[in-house]
Amino acid sequence: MTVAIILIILVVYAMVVLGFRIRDPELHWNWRNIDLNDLTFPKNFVWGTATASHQIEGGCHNNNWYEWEQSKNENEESPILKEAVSGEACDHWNRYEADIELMKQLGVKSYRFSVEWSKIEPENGQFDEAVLQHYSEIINAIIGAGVEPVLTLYHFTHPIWFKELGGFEKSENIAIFQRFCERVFNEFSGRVPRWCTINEIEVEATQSYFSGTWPPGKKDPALVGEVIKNLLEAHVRVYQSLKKQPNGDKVQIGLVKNIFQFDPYRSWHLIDNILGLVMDTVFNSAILRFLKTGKFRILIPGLINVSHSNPKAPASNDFIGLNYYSHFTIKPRLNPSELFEFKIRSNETPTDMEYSIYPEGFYRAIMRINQLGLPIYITENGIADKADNRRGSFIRQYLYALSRAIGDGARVKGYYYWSLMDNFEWAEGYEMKFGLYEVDFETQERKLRKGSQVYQEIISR
Ligand code: GCO
Repeated sequence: MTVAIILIILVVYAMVVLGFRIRDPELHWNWRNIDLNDLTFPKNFVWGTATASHQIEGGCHNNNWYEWEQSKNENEESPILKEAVSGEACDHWNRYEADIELMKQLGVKSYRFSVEWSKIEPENGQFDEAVLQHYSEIINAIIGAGVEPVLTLYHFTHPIWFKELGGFEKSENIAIFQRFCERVFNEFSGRVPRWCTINEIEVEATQSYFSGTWPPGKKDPALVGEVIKNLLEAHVRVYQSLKKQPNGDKVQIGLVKNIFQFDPYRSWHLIDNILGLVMDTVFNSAILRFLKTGKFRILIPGLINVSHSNPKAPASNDFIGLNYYSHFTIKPRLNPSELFEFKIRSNETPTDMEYSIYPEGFYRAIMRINQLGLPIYITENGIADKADNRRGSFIRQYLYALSRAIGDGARVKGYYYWSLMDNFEWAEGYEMKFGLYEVDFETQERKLRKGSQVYQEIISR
């Protein structure tokens, strides 16, 4: 009897620990043997930079994030670090011309930005022509500077009225989102060659419904599953509908997927491995499977039980956007309200966010997403580094990993550094400095960081 039990435990152990390793093994290179100047990028490779409306524009007073920034919990605390509010942010709404000039100085040829749904459709079904006109002018200015505009339709924020209808918790609201997307597409599809539908479904669903650190601040795993499902379905419907609009066949449309790996803090530890596997299923593998096969299923007994299928999903991306920053190393916690934690290993270099510098993970993520068989754009990659003492080497190492993945067959067409300038970093407020340009939020002055010159040099080469 005891022998049988021990055997079963060993088999489970081997299945979990080995299964994990075989699927997406954790990788570490010996950087001493690597020549960081050994970079090869294809001809016509697109170099760019990225931002999002709520983080830079200022004056977003009508969306779920605005409301969240004003809110307080039961202890009268703001959900945002140092009680920050997005407020005027980088005032990009008024300073876009000067900001486009900054892109020219960098040498980037493409710019990924998002439009603010709550400004364009301030009330359900009512579109603001002046706002659309303003975006039209921004797009013209981008093109006028010799830069290609790439437009994201949905980057975490939606109008308060949409939230009050239940947001993406309810599948019947997808049609409302689709109407907004069609409207924007029909305004700009003649001038914008590449479109991102939705940014990081998995990040929004887990932050908003699992950790509860983003609006609406719920902690309900069942809703995580539901919202992922609805956002995936929204992507497919929007893609299918936009492809049928004028210019639909001329432009490229795709989803933006974030990959964070959830590696076991201790590679040999059974619980660390199981936690990593569960997190990876929700965050990565269930979504990638849907994009590849049209079948979506997450079953975590007692927590999430959701399934969905849409046979159109595998043919609903002209490209896939990949956002990559790092991996999380996960371990259990002996605390009933928080069952696990992410802990940076002592031999890794931290960024200012709660994760490390991990270029090998960038290589892994690219090779993994390459299995979708689609052209890939790196729609975001960057580092929060206030001291600016890691940015330069971050850029060199991550671009080395990118170049190596391309050498090994990944179909990567372009790279967008996150972000053009410091901006409102969601629950971290203004504390995280992701910008190639440093922003003084008192004077709105922008200054190129020293570390960013590495990106400038590599582009010019
Ligand atoms: C995200 C978003 C960006 C972030 C960036 C840095 O990944 O959360 O796409 O809006 O600002 O990733 O964290």
